[in-house]
Amino acid sequence: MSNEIQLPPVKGFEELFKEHENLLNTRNNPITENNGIYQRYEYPIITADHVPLHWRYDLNIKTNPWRQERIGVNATFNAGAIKWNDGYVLCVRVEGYDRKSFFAIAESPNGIDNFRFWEKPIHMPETGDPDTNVYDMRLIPHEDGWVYGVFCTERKDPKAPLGDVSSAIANAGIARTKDLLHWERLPDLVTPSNQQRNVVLHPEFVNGKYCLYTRPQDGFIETGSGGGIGIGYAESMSKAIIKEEKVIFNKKFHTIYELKNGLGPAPLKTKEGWLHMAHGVRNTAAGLRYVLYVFMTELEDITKIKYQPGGYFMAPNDKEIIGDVGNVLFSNGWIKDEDGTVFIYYASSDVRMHVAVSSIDKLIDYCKNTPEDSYSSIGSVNSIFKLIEQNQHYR
Ligand code: M1P
Repeated sequence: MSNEIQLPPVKGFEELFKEHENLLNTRNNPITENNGIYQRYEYPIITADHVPLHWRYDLNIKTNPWRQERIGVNATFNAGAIKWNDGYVLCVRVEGYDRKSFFAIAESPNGIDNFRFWEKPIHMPETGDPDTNVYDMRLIPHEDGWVYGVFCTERKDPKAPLGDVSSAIANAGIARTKDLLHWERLPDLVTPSNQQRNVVLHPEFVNGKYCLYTRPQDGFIETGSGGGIGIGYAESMSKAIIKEEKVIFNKKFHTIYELKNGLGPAPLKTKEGWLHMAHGVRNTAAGLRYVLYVFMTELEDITKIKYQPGGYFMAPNDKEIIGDVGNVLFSNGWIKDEDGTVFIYYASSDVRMHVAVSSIDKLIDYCKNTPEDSYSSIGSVNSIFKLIEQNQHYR
């Protein structure tokens, strides 16, 4: 008697291309719930499976008779965003099976679905100090005429004791482009802090200077005595040096940003102030929890918080909560259309990209009318009492 096991056949390239094309063409519909603030969509917009097959497979049947994937992609997440020649363009953090991240542009005609990667990933030039890993690019069209990519560059800590192969130094890498294809790498940002992540360039000059939002931190994971969203000014981006950082949004006890926070995309200019999105991190028995929150700063004084709605704006739902680093929402890209529609691009659990759609009016209403965090339980109850009082004639 033969105990031969019947294995499913290996898929042919024709079938793989067909399945891939079907995935790219999948229509993304809004989910049934709409909270009046933003609209989530049914499917993630970009996953590892969206990455072109010719980046992953040797398509020559003679050299790859078993149709093995030669270069695996683990995740596609934390994308910068920009409207580019009428297309909705994301600069995606693509992470390979080898844990290295790199940047690649994906474009959609409507911002919601049909995202397709451009022909090749970005070949980012290096400085004299080579990057080990690069990730989380913010794409910022600046009023100086360049599009800047500000991202995190990570290198092994040269001062790590022998045997410590994990300690790293994170800093802000800077590059600029006019076509999103060719990039000029500029020197990394210099600040008074040990480490930097989540650095964002303000899109306009402030008193003739470049303004950068920073996130000073002592160590690679823990921000230590650092943390908070800071602001600093640089005379030039060709050699960006910030001499002084002023923290404008601090971490705070018993909030969603108790452990750390970091600015997301570059702020959007509105009639009522600059609209910001950030992530807040707190610790739990199950590990860190990353949620998104929004706030506004004054138009005339960008260091001054104008509206600061309490609590989170968006937290991982039951599908988003699972991934390589669970319980994480992270956003470093959004696009404002001319009609005021805002496409919020966010990643869940360090694995996949999603979109949520809102508008400038809805976001301003949310910022103005959501009660601030009162920093105590009795304060939260007082906010509910106030709402009940206001509602007494409407029930
Ligand atoms: O794993 C969650 C996120 O952790 C880091 O963010 P932060 O510096 O605020 O802690 C980043 O590595 C980010 O890429 C990642 O999504």
